[in-house]
Amino acid sequence: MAACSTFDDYGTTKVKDVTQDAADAVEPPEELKDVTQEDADAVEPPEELKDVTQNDADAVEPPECILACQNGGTCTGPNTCTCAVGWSGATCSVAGDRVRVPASGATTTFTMGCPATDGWCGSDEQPAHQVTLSAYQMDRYPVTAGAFKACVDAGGCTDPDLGGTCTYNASGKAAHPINCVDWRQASAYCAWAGGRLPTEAEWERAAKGETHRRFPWGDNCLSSWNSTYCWGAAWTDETANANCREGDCNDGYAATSPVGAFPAGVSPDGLHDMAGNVWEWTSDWWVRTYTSAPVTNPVGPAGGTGYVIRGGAWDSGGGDLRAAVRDYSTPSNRYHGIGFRCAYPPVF
Ligand SMILES: [Ca+2]
Ligand SMILES: [Ca+2]
Repeated sequence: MAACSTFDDYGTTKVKDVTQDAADAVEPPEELKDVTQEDADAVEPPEELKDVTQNDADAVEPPECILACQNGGTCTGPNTCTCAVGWSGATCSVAGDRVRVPASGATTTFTMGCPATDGWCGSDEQPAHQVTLSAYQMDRYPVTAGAFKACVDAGGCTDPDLGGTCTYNASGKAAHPINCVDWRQASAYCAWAGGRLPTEAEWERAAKGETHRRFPWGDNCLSSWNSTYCWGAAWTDETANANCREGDCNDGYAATSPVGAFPAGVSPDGLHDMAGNVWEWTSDWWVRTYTSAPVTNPVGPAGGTGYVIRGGAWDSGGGDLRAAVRDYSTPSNRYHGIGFRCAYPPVF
C-alpha cells in the first residue's frame, strides 16, 4: 500500500517559495519543539538556501492524507489521491479501466492469425483460423510502473530490474508501462490485481477485433516502412498511431511512452498500446504453427521454452507491431521492451 503520509509519495512538482523556506528554517518556539512533526521540518539549516533546487525538494511538506492512496495513487493534496492509470476512486482502490471483450454477449469469434495471401504474414502466424472465446475483461492500458510499485509496496510483487530504460522507480515514468519484469513477476501482479495474464488468443482478439486487420487501427502503416512492408497514408509525428523504433516510426519517443499517448491507435474495442510501446507477456507457451491449435478457448501447448509475447515495442520495427505477430521470450527474461497487461473474469 502506498503510504500517502510519506515524503517520497508526494509529487515533486510543487515548488515552495524560497522566502517561505527561510521562514520555516527559523528556530521554533521552545514550547512547540516536541509537539508536531512540522518541528522537524522547521529546523532545516539555513545554508540549504544556497542550493534552491535541493532546498525545495527537502522543504516541501507532505500534504495531509488521512486516506491511504492505493494501487499506484499518490497524495497530491489534503486528503486527495491522484490515481495511477487504470485505477480510480477516493483511495485508488477501484480498478475501473478494463474493457469487456466482447462488449456484450457470452462469447466472441474472431480470425486468429493472418492469411497466407498476405505477404507480411509469418509462418508461425498461420493458418488463419476462426477462434471462439468466452467473454473476458482486459486492462485498457499496459500495467504502469506506478501501479506495479503499489503491488511491490503491498508485498504482492518483487522488484523489477532498474536503470537504463527500465521504468520502475524512474523519475517521471510512473505512467509509463512497467518493463524489465519477467514472466513470473507479471503473473504475480495480475494475481494481485484479481486477474491473470491473457492467453495469446485473448490478446490477439483484443488487438484486432473480430475481423482480421494488420494493426489495431486498420491495415496501413507509415510511409517510411514502404521499402520493406508497408503502404498507405503518411505517418508523421502528428499522426503516429504507436510507439515503435525511432527512424522507422517518428513518433517522438526514443524509449517507452506514457500509456495512452496514441489515441488514434486504439483497437476496435478501445484498448491502447496494443501495438508498440512494450511487448506484452501472455500465458501461452510458443509453438511453431496453429496447425493443431484448438478453436475454442485455446491456451497454448502444455510446455515449451518461451512464453509468447505480443504487439511489438518501442525498439521494434513497424512490421512487428502487427496484431498477428508472435514472438517469444524465456520466462526469466527481464527485457526493457517487454511489459504486460492483465485479463479478468467478465462482468455480465
Ligand atoms: Ca518511438
Ligand atoms: Ca504493447
